[in-house]
Amino acid sequence: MDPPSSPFHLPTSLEPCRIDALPPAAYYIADFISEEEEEAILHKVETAPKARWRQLTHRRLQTWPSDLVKDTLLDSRPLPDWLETPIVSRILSLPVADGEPNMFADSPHGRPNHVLVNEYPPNTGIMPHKDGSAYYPVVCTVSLGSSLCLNLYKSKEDGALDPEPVWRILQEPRSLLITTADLYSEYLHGIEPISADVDISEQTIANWSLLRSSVFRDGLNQRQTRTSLTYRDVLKVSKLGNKLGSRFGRS
Ligand SMILES: O=C(O)CCC(=O)C(=O)O
Repeated sequence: MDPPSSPFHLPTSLEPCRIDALPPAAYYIADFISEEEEEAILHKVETAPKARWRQLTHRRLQTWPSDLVKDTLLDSRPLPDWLETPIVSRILSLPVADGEPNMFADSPHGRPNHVLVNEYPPNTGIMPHKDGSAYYPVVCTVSLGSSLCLNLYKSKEDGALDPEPVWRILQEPRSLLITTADLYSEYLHGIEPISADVDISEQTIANWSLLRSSVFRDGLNQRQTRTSLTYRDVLKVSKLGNKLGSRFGRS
């Protein structure tokens, strides 16, 4: 929890941050972390041991505390401090609505236990996909460094992907996006590998009224490198991981 003297003012619940234009349910908080916190996390990402990075064809990523094997988290160590504080405590401090518990109250571990760090230089994206059955269906994404659009897609009647996104969500640096329920299970999400997001307007961006910035009013977002932290609760955690952890002196 943030101390009462924290200059940081989060909403008292997620309800005012609901993206009304989307099916249930998605929430967007533009100012979820401060510029200093963003800088400190980016420093940790950049100075992580080289072995932490997995290089894909166009993108590189880190997984904390480890990869999944057959949808199971093998390493049950807690998240490192820099991924835990302040982000997890803030997520858990946010009730879905006044008087209700937080998003993870009913998840198996009551909190996110896994983080993917994805780095997207300009012209880099991620193919439309669903996150599948390994996770509790709540995804919390913190964006760092630059803005970009996350596209939401629907499958056509014949099961093929409709290549035209049904919605676009603009994610600014330091923002938190939460997607859950139908948005988790029924829709695909992806990021186009382009250098600039175009045609950005009130008509085309689902979370327009919740954005911090007005610098997109010319309809263009020139991308810089954007790093994302994706927090989820992996349903299955290996008991073997626990045993190995204590045997080798891990916390
Ligand atoms: O980086 C993002 O915002 C999306 C990441 C994503 O879709 C995933 O890790 O499954």
